[in-house]
Amino acid sequence: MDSFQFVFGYLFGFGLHHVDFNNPNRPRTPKFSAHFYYNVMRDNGFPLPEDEKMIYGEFKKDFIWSSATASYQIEGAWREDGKGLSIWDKFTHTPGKISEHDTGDVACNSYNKMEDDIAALKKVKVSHYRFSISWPRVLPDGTTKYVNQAGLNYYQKLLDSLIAANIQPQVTLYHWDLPQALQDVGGWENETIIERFKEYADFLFQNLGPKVKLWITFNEPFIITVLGHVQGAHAPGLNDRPDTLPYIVGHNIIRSHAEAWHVYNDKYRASQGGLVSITVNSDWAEPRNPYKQEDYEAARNVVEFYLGWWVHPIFNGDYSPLVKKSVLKQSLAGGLTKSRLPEFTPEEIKRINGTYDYFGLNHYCSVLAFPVDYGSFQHFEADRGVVVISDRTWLETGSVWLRMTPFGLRRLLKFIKEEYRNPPIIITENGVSENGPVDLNDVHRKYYYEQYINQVLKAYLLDDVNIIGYTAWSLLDNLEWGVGYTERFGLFYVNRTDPDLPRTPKASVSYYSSIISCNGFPDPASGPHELTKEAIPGINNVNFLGMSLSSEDAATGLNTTFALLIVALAGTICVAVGLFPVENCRVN
Ligand code: GBH
Repeated sequence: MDSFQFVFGYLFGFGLHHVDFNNPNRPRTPKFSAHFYYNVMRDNGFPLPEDEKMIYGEFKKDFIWSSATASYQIEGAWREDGKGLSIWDKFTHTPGKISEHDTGDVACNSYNKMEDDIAALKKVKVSHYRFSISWPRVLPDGTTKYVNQAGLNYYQKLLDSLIAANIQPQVTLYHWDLPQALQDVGGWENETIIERFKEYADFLFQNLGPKVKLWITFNEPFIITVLGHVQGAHAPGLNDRPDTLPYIVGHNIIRSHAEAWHVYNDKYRASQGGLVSITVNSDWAEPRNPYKQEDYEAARNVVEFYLGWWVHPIFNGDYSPLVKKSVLKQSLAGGLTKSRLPEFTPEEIKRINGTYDYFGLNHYCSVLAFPVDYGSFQHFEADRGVVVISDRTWLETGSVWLRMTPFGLRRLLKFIKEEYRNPPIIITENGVSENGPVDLNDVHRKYYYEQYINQVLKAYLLDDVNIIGYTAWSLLDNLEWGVGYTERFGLFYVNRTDPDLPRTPKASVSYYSSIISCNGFPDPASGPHELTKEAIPGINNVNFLGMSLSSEDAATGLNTTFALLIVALAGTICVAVGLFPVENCRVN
């Protein structure tokens, strides 16, 4: 308990219990650490929590196994064959916006290296490939008045090559590279964009639709809105109206999505028979302090702003009550008479509601949340009213914002099932990065995919979530937006010092490919299979610090070592994984 600390008197409390020295009764109150220590004693250490244990089993038949890229991140050829400029061309060419002055001028040169990309996909043995269309490559000024035939041919050829390789396309209409010409007239802020997006979608459905069964209208409206129009960290780099602009932009994105879905539904669905939806990104959030109700509410608000903002109008009708309440409350706190969140008309609510064919989810990590009262501050962040941090025992990766938290994916999937009436879900992105020296033995990525995909399997088998597909981000190391080429998410390494930009498989390629071949994690007891050849730290026995341990013990050792390590040094994941060489092992 807190006690007298010699020369420091009562200044510092070392206790598991707080002692109130102002109260003559000296009452003791257990701190969080007391509860924590109690659990350590009860468990006699740090056993692997139930929800981190792996299970055996397979996904449904015809499960979509995919890998993803996006046009600006891989294509290059920024001025070839009549392509128009996008807001990302302009943004990366603005000094100071991107790490190391990187641009997508060349990127992975996928515009000229289609065969290499197809070969990479074949090696992974994916059933699907998710890529996006560069709007200004096909419609240079954003309108259908002028079509750049060469750009359209590129995508035609890509679709033909994919289908010839027996890989089905998943096509994103908008992965952030808006034609600069449309930004010049206000971009997503100007509601005429709704008509432009509708025409663009119509044009793509008509020209590419016969070869495409899966469409995604928008990739991550949250990131477009908040990073592009609140923080200014992404193109178009706006941050001057963080109180109103995100809601105007968001309003137009939702309405644009709905119009594109209706065009497909009215004109193309009968003949083409595909699916059209939107992809939203969301972290999972846990309360920072599990003993505080406010922290649960903050965690809920995190997920609500990531998902509910977009998905509630589209899946349930109208803006989410929680988002409405948050923005209204903060608007009133700033002396406004009404909410800064625009309202949909009753006709719009009806028109938007139901414009989905599946739930597209991008997910990378979880966070811990707690509330913050911003007073009368008029800002998107104040509306959300939370701060997020990560737990320092969570494994680090090549990106500061991304900690390995596999448990969160299962919880998020279950949340989506319950909140949005059990829709079919496609995970349209999930993956991990590294930075620094190149090491093709990407043990951390194998571990990430193993743990996250196994949590998806639990969501399917144990929680009955209707999960129909999984997509690994990314096929290639590519332009990671604001941080340029410094953070590498690829299954394939792209050597940027070689002008040929060769793609080399990292170790995770054969691992992911084995999961695909096995359609999950079949029980080795039912006979040896491809995965049993691979290192699976969570299931098979592994070599941990020279000792042969059962997987659970090793994982416990791993967690404990990490907890200690991380306190001592802010080492990278690479340092840490070097400590536990995972060796291939065979069952039988
Ligand atoms: C997805 O965004 C994107 O769809 C994809 O294009 C991207 O490459 C991938 O994930 C990996 O990031 O540097 O601290 O300002 C996920 C959302 C957007 C989260 C960029 C991290 C940068 C945060 N990501 N963001 S920071």
